[in-house]
Amino acid sequence: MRRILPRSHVLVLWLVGCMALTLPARAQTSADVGQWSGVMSWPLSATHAHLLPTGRVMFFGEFAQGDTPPRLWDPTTHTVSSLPFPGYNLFCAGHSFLADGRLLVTGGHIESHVGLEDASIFDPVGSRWIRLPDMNDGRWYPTNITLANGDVLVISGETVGSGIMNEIPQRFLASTNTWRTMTSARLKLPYYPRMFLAPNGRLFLAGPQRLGRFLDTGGTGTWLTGPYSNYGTRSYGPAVLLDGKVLLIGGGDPPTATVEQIDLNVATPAWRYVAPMSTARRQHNATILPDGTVLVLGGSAGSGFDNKAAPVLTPEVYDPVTNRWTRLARGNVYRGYHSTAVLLPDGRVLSAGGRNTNNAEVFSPPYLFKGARPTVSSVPDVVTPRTTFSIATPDAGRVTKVTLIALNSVTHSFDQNQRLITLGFTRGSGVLTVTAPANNNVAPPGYYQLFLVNDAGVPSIGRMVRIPAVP
Ligand SMILES: [Cu+2]
Repeated sequence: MRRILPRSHVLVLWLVGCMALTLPARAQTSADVGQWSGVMSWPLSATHAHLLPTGRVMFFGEFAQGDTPPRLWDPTTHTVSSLPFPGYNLFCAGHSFLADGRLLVTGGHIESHVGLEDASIFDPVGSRWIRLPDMNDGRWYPTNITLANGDVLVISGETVGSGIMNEIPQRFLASTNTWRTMTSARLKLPYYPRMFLAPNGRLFLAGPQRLGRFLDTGGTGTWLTGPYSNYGTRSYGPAVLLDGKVLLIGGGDPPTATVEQIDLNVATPAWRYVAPMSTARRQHNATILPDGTVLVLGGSAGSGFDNKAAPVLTPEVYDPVTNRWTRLARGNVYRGYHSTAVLLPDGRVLSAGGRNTNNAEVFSPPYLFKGARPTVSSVPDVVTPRTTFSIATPDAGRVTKVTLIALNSVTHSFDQNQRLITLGFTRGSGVLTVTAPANNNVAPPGYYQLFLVNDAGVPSIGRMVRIPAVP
């Protein structure tokens, strides 16, 4: 018998039907938006964080915490241990890795705006500090940039007070453990300049100010003018280097959602806007992922220095191929000023620290929920520029990407060491034949994580490879 529904029931069914059409087809899963771990209590705020060639994360803290031993976190056991103390406060130092995987740490903290002249190397294998000759003057918030021959340029940082900068860069000569003062490259720059070794061998100043510049590091240094970025000053906005293209992401006060890119591979580079983030941010972190996308974590959408009243808890990821941002699973803790993010060898991302924030979490991006990883059976320990090399993998037929990511060394929304290099390759049976980076301007000497990525976007475990300096 056919039942006739009363008119009111028909209306209800119609309304339910309309609602069903406007709802998503299914609930979002971890394969869509990723997943957060619980919050780990840590002994200090990871204001400075580094992925060591051992696969462990070294971190040190803010203000008085910087006067205590740095710590080491093991991402497989999730345990924290103490490292040796170098004898002075490391807060607000600069840092990047040397060609042999040791970490060069420059400057440090006497009090706010007053920097130390000290410099040291941390050896992660011997777990010890090596003290270097002092620099020319104090540096509080300097940037380190590793150069093509394995030397490191250190630039900027306050000396004795607010706005009183160390205007003279210095080159750390790795072969003699001495400093060359770059007397002809004197320039007043803001805190933690966003600087990169460009494919043309010069250093490129990408921000936070609009006026870009190139620095020729030969002799005692020569500045050359460069292109202006479009937006304006991007204080506390990160910048990342992706295959010779710099991405400038948010920053400023009030913060902006805008993002700009410049291609340093071309003869006349120029900044252009790409797709903006879904929300404005400053004090956030940007971390390159194995698949060549960029994960943005944390920051504040509000005006002011470190506005906790407007936390951005939703990460988002940028795909430079499609020029699209995707919002991911909402986090739990505000991570603004003094927070850090580090790509772990297993493809997860450590998100840690913040002002008075003595804890950390781990974000698992969506690619970790999309099936089995490609397996790397063997990879050379050393990848020499301008050569080809073989990677043995039973999953060769499904590999769509081979990437190198330089080890993270991050503080104050800027990673002074990370960069992405996408490698060309051909597939064989159980083997990939891969083209190494063209030279040390593309790939400064040091340790990198090598990843295979399959056709589902799933990365292998990162394998540490060393790129030597080739004259
Ligand atoms: Cu600070």
